[in-house]
Amino acid sequence: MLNLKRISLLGGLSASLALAGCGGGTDAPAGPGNTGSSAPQTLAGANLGDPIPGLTPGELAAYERGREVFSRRFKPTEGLGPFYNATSCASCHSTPVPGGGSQLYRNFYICMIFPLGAQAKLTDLPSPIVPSFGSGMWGDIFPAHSTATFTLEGERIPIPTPAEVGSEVNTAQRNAIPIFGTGLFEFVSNATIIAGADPDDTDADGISGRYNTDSGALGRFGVKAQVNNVEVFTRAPLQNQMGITSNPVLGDLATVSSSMSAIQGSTDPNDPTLDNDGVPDPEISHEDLSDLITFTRFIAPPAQKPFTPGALNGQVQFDAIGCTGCHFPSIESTKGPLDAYTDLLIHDMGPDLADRLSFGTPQTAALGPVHTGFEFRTQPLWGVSMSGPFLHDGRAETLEEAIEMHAGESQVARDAYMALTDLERAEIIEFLEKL
Ligand code: HEC
Ligand code: HEC
Ligand SMILES: [Ca+2]
Ligand SMILES: [Ca+2]
Ligand SMILES: [Ca+2]
Repeated sequence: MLNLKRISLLGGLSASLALAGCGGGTDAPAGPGNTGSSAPQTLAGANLGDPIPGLTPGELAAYERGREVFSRRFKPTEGLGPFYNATSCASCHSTPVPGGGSQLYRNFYICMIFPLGAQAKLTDLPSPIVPSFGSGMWGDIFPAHSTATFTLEGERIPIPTPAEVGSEVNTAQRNAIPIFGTGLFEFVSNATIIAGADPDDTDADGISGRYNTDSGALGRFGVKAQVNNVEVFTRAPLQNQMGITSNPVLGDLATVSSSMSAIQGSTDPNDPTLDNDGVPDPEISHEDLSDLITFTRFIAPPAQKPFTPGALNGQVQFDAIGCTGCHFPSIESTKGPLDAYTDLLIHDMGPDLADRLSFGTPQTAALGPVHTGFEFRTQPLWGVSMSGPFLHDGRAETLEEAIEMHAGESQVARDAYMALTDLERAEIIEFLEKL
């Protein structure tokens, strides 16, 4: 049996201390005319994949080294595995340059057994993420598969049936989301995020966004806002997607803007991750991990393209029909306003999009804690035209399809979109393509 210390991408780590290790950048000027469409001119790099402006020479050098680590393909002799989905971060985050998203063939599965409210990951997997490849240890978990060995060339690890588990099995796919600009969400305060929440929809507009938490610290990252900080969302995919173990760099000190009180019992962010593949842990050096975190933290948002007259009309419609009820055009950060088109809150998107996988402990509301199985973080729309296929599992091929699949709290806005003229709908798409 494996007995590993784990960090879970989806569970999160205990957290207690204030913002630290984020480059100390609390003083970037907002820049001229930051009115909701100009922050990318301020914070975007010159080219996609560049860092945000204003880094120190030391940070810039670390960023460049981190970009290399992000694209490094780990080998089994360097610690790849025992379970993995890909050999590098850039395997999934690659379109159109390292940091981007990926096509459907890179999708992976998340699996939880037992009903909502009692959900658990599969025994002896490092996380709810189902690895596509592994060393044959699956047999320890499900003896029926004990003879199978899983290799890059071989078959994928099977997801057990409800009969094998003796209970409910919920699975969903995930399609990689781009990380351009994402690290800047560390510079958004809890207060700013909380100010946008309306957990019980007291203003009766049909939208009840609430925040999620990661072991007591407010979540910002991941499709359910289930992770608080970039260090966790670097160490977690290292282990869960690639089987690369690490020691913490800052551990607790990486926690962003912590003021939430309840700390759930979960693995300590100060713990190393360990595995038993015969390669000494940690499998990534302190220097390489620090550089990788610097890359993930400081990769710049995409620059907006100049708005055409059609895009300007689309921008007006986007607001008029209520898309901005969740896709806030701009959110304040200590580095200036971010034109990310998200509120960083989670929303019930209806039964068809629901994955019935519950992560994090959300803001208390009439919607119960396990209702996160129906909720998703408002996906940022900066650079959205590059990030297809769309939605958390890539089920939408086009922007139009992604909008048509909005339901739940976004039903009203979606229906208003469908009621527009063909020209108005096209202008909304034209607008989205400029972001
Ligand atoms: C197998 C594909 C895959 C690999 C490999 C992978 N990722 Fe991801 N990444 C994803 C998916 C899918 C998501 C969204 C997952 C979720 O939240 O459930 C994601 C989300 C993220 C996010 C959060 C972005 C946001 O908007 O909140 C960060 C940061 C990130 N990945 C960094 C990394 C780093 C660093 C590595 C390498 C150590 C890595 N990823 C490797 C697929 C991958
Ligand atoms: C109730 C909140 C809410 C409203 C209102 C809303 N959205 Fe969204 N939007 C979301 C969430 C949550 C997601 C992510 C869903 C997922 O990943 O499955 C999303 C995803 C998207 C995506 C796909 C992004 C990607 O990269 O996959 C597009 C495009 C989009 N929304 C456009 C719109 C437009 C246009 C409107 C107005 C008609 C709108 N949204 C209204 C919450 C909302
Ligand atoms: Ca390993
Ligand atoms: Ca509301
Ligand atoms: Ca090892």
